Amino acid sequence: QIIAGDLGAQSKPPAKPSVAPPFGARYYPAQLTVRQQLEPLSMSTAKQIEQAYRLAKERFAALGVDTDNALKQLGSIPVSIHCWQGDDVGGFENAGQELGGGLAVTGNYPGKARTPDELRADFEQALAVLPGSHRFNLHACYAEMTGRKVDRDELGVDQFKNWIAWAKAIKIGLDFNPTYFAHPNAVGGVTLTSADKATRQFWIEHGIRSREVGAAIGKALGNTCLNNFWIPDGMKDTPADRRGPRERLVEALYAVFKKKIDRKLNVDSVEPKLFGIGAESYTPGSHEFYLGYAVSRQILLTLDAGHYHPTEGIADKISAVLCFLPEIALHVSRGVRWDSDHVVTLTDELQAIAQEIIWGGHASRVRIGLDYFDASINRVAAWVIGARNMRKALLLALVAPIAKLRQFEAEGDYTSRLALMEDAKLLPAGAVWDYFCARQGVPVGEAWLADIKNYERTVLAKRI
Ligand code: RNT
Ligand code: ZN
Repeated sequence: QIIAGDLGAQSKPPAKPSVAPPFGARYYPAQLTVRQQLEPLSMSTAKQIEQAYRLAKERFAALGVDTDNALKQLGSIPVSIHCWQGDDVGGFENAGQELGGGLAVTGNYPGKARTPDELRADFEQALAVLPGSHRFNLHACYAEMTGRKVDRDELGVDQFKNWIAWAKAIKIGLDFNPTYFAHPNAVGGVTLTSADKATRQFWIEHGIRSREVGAAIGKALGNTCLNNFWIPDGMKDTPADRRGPRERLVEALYAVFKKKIDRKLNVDSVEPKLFGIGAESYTPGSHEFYLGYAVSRQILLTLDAGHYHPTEGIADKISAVLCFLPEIALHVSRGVRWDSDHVVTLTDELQAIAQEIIWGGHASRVRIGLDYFDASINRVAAWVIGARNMRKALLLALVAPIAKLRQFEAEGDYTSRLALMEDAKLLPAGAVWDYFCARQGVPVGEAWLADIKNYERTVLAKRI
């Protein structure tokens, strides 16, 4: 007998717990009506899902894997979803400034969010079909001006109070990023490394303000805000001076991070990059630069999957840098030929990242975030596809027979290690995923798309 509220829970979300759920925990906000519109699972489908799960569970158990336990962990790992997929990194300053900074969004699919309210509504729609716990990752250019226009060097918590109230209402955590692009003072892609003192000072001030906003967010929501610093600075052609910009960057960062902020409220991270469009030859904030900086200051390092040589993955870097840093952040992305920020798919690279997080026992030290932007498909679907893939990859890592693989490795039996690794790829993880989605009260399989299409018809298509 299937109990309502257990399997088949799509039409009946579990009641909101009376105690505040742990940070990043799933929520069921009253204003979220989409969930109620979902077709409930039919009895026979629910039964099939349960039966398939039972068989899968036995198959995994034979290899020493406890799938119930895996699902418990899977639901609790927070994934921070980037605001900027929702509106092509547009933001709401209305400065009429082109994106710049080497960032490029292609496509003009209709229905892009034009206001903070629209972006929030779109994200809630995405959340409604996503299993597991999530955060929302804001950029400073998503500030909401109330009356007077405030420039980046004057931003404060006021411009983010609506975001905070919303996050509080729907019980999610917020992360933050200072915005060092799409601004008249960032033309030519030079900000914190600028030789011009006034320009440098402006951007230092922006960094300081962003950390203050981060701390205010952390305080208001009662959980730590990740503040990620990425700057676009670089040179198109071979520079004559590689040293100057780097030394200025060290100094500028020192000024930005000078003020101690309670790490419970806000943690800072720096994001290296190899090159960008228009900055092909030199990036002062390279991997070595920020690795050294992060280690020397014991702040976080953000590893972006698209920021290295095309054949270089970030998975192998996780256990290496965690030898020297308390925590790191990830920008899970997908580069196609270059740092193109395609929607995250379930690639070998993504699976390798998830394996390193899970198999290395690093889940509590890696802040998983997504970073991509595709304007050629439904943007809400893009959010959902990438976020579901991230969690699918975590599931695959969680149900892998890692104890057995490790045992083979310890015994020097690399033949068996390889053989099992390969055969494990076709174990019935799909049945475990379906069961997980059903238990979480979200659509099973590809059924989520009908909801998003419905949202497109009823909401997005009207945005003209
Ligand atoms: C750019 C970096 C950076 C941005 C966002 C919008 O190459 O990846 O993280 O994508 O800040
Ligand atoms: Zn990034």
